[in-house]
Amino acid sequence: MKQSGRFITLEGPEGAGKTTQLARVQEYLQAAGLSVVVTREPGGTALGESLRERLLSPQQPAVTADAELLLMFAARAEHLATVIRPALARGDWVVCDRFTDASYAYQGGGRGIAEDRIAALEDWVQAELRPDCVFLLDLPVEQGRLRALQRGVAPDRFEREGRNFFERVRQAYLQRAYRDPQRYRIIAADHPPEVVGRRIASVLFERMTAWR
Ligand code: Z5A
Repeated sequence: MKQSGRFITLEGPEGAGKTTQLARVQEYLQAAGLSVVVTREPGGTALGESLRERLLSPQQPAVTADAELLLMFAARAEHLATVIRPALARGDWVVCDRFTDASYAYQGGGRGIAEDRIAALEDWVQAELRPDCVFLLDLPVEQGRLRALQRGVAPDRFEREGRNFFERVRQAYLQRAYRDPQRYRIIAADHPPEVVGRRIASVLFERMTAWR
């Protein structure tokens, strides 16, 4: 019998290496014979990608923190209905570059929106669905910013925020991970990509064994 699909997310501050590790997670799961859907937030659908452009582009006028949060959840509602839930229902594994933990970290920690407001949207949009495993790639803020700079692309709207904003984002992520150590795995991201990848693979092996 086919094992049921699982929902795995990668989170962390800018430059933590999520995109780099996403490809490795995909390879690891496919090598185990699993059908994998890789996606991202904001994004993953036509609506999500256009909201991503709207929210990240420094050329677009700024929006209020509440509007930003609501647009993240509008994109998420579409993403869940048309990509994530159908994939899980087929028994596929979904690996997503950021999800609701990013709303708690950026709109909650970074912009200061109360956690219970975010939780109300989470309950509404997701009902009972939560990621089965969240990899939090953690590294000091300055290191992440340096990596993002070294990519040589113009900083997006979030990347233009100051150091204090990113310290709050990092702390919000860590607080969430400390509260639920079974579902969240903090991975020290200030190591070479191969080392980070091996640590993630070892957690995946352990989780996949437990889920069998
Ligand atoms: N956002 C939000 O506010 N609320 C929400 O609900 C959601 C999102 C879902 C877009 O995310 C923004 O949306 C995000 C939060 C907000 N803004 N920020 N900041 P994104 O994921 O597209 O943006 P990002 O975090 O800035 O992505 P990133 O900078 O590309 O980071 P990354 O994916 O974690 O890293 P990477 O692309 O794999 O690597 C970055 C560079 O570092 C690259 O040159 C790599 O070669 C290098 N790298 C990667 N790993 C290593 C290691 N281990 N050592 C050395 N160098 C490395």
